[in-house]
Amino acid sequence: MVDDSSVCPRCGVGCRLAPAAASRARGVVGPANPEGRLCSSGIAAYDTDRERLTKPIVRHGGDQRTVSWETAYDHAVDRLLAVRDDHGSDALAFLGAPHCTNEENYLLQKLARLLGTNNVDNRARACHASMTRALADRVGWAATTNPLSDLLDSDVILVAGANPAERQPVAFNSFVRPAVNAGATLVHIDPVGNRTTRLASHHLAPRPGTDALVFALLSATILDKPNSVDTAFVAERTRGYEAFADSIGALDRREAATTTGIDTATIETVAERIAEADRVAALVGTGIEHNDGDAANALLNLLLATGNLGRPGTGVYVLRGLVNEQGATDAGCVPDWLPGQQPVTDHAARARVADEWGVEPPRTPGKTAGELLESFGREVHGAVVVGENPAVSKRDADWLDARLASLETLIVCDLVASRTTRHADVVFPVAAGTEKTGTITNLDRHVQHSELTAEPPSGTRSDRRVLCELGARCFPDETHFRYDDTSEIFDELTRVAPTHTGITVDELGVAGRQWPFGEARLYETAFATSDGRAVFTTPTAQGDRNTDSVDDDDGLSLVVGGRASEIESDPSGSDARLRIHPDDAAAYGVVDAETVRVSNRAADRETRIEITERIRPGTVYLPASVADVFLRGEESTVRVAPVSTASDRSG
Ligand SMILES: Nc1nc2c(c(=O)[nH]1)N[C@H]1C(S)=C(S)[C@@H](COP(=O)(O)OP(=O)(O)OC[C@H]3O[C@@H](n4cnc5c(=O)[nH]c(N)nc54)[C@H](O)[C@@H]3O)O[C@H]1N2
Ligand SMILES: Nc1nc2c(c(=O)[nH]1)N[C@H]1C(S)=C(S)[C@@H](COP(=O)(O)OP(=O)(O)OC[C@H]3O[C@@H](n4cnc5c(=O)[nH]c(N)nc54)[C@H](O)[C@@H]3O)O[C@H]1N2
Ligand code: SF4
Ligand SMILES: [Mo]
Repeated sequence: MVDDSSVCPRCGVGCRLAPAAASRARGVVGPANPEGRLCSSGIAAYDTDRERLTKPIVRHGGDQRTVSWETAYDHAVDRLLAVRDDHGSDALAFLGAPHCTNEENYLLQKLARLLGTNNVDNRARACHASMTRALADRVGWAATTNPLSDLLDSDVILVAGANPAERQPVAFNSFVRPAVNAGATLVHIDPVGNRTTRLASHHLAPRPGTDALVFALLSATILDKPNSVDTAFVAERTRGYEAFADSIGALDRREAATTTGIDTATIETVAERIAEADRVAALVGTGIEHNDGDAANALLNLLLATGNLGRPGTGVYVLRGLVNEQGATDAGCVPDWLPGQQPVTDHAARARVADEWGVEPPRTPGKTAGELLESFGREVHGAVVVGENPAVSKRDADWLDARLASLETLIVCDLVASRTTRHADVVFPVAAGTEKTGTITNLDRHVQHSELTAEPPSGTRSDRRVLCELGARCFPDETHFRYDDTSEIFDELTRVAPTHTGITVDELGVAGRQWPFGEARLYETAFATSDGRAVFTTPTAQGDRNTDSVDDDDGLSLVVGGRASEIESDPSGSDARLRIHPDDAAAYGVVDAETVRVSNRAADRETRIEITERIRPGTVYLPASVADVFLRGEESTVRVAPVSTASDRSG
């Protein structure tokens, strides 16, 4: 036992907490909450407002019935092996587990790969895929580069496509706010102003989807200025600068500025501030995850040109959402990566795993979560889902129900009944984050030990135990899933994953430790690429989502934010309002309207509006829970109209 606190299960910041009176939590000092703070969500971490599952469930015909654990295990294993025997290993899919520990994620991908498939993925892909892939490809690891505490040394902090003041509040208040109070410049890049904007000295409100051009314009301005490019850093630590500089030289700046909708003077001011600053850091969220990573790549180019990686106060922070998204990725719940972010196609990486398992993992990359859902009922016939709710996602809910229903076998581990468990053939009722021990990796790569601080409801078991029981039954003659202790699983992870080499659970201590262990600061002397250099990219096109529609009157660009999990999203809540600029409201004749009709080719809905100057003209904002239906087609614009009296509903 390390201490008597858990890692907060509510978000990827990874604050430490312990139970206090009246089923509330109190903060315990940790690497992400050094003053022991918690946000309101963390304080409620022990609240169990939804009814917990306490008995395993098996489907017989159309009915789901409670059964004994033994029956549920046997049934699940029979069904999984039947799918594999009938259709082959790649007819199985494994989804999870960003709500679970590193050990549990390790077990899940081990089960998948020993059963012969790389079809294992986690939900993190939906939220931060392009930024993390850009980092992996160009500097080395799919992860935040620096510790959160480094932000205290930043001179400029760029926040793009994120609202950390509300989404990662303790990280924001512990590290960003003090830096700004001490004089750092906060630049918020978001088409809509939000609570984060309030602390910013500059708000760049680009047309949605045009962030790559914003970063290119900032780079262009900096490349023009004498002594603004960090030529020593570029020469010694990077490659590909010339081609990048050429592409920036060829940028049609006037057109780019028009496309982004940001005035040149503002770009100049911010570029100047970045150029003169010694240390610039960037925090990125879900709002720049568009256009196949153009924005992520353009941002990295800007930071590389100005030498803002590998030192305190610099770098990229991926504002990960779910508690162990980072750990799910690191532990290998990724279709083309083994544990430690090692490519499945790499012979040496497979050999390292084979040394440990006695079996080589399959060499062909598996399908991503999205591809797997597409394949349900076609090439994929059985799925194991651990702590995810794929029925709730950005996709059409009816389509997802049909996909889940088309499976021969669906096995789910969850705390509560959900839209996904409804389709399950076997449901295992499991313990929640604070009800089990294990390690969790937060959004700045701190691996922390999380202690059991709440009694699991009687009848539940941990995901770890369920996965070990399933594994032991799938491989009755092997020792693959026989562990005496959770720390043995962590030890195995440290032997297989180069990111985790050289650490034991005990050494994590109360403060946690950042992987890779033993390195003072990531990328301080070399990048984790083949030649140790960071790589510039050349933008392929100026193509941004909205470039085509700048001049036509196709409607208003839809900006989406407020991504929340099923538990918290409340489409009827006050946050569900459509935000619109006064000029647009006037143009569309909805000035005084309480409720308006929002439509495009994909959907037609009524919603209340909020007229606000904090949104850029030409765009409207909706939270994801409401916006999803409008984004199912190819369009990213909507039209707004007054609700006609005929269709008007009261309330
Ligand atoms: N409509 C719409 N929905 C969205 C979004 C959106 O844009 N639009 N955004 C989304 C975003 S950003 C994300 S990350 C996803 C998250 O979506 P999901 O990954 O599906 O995450 P949650 O809904 O938070 O939780 C999934 C399930 O995990 C269970 N769970 C919690 N802890 C544990 C545990 O320790 N073990 C097990 N086995 N289960 C556990 C919960 O009870 C829940 O049923 O939601 C998305 N939801
Ligand atoms: N309280 C609470 N906190 C949470 C969660 C929760 O459910 N509740 N969920 C967690 C999860 S899973 C996640 S993924 C994170 C999400 O954390 P964030 O990514 O910070 O989530 P959002 O609030 O959706 O912020 C996205 C921002 O992107 C902006 N945006 C939209 N389009 C564009 C664009 O084209 N360019 C730019 N520059 N910006 C754009 C939106 O206006 C919005 O302000 O939050 C985590 N934190
Ligand atoms: S910021 Fe995240 S980890 Fe910290 S208390 Fe709030 S919800 Fe929990
Ligand atoms: Mo997320």
